[in-house]
Amino acid sequence: MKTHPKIIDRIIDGILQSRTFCIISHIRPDGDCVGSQVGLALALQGLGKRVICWNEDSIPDKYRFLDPDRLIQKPKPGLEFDCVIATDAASLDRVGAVAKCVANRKLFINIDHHESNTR
Ligand SMILES: [Mn+2]
Repeated sequence: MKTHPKIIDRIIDGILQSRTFCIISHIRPDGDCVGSQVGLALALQGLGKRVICWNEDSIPDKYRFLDPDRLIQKPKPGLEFDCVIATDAASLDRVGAVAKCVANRKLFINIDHHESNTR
């Protein structure tokens, strides 16, 4: 896979150059959705970034332990971000109402493992 290092380098550059982040994922959150949002949020906070996580739907009780500090919140309109990162969402439709709340952003990064990803 020759293109992979180039993409990861672009993601790293984009992250380093951004200060404010919103991490979004798919509606009806499951384990890989919650885990990828919280894990990435903690890593970015460790770099001194300002990070919020949004999901349209509440985290199911069985996955609550993955987000003990309740980093994942309901979306709010009217905010802007240097960088929005979608995790575990194969298309923009999958993030539901969150999509219109993150329209005001400089950079959008899509990190996902679904073969059906629409990019
Ligand atoms: Mn998922």
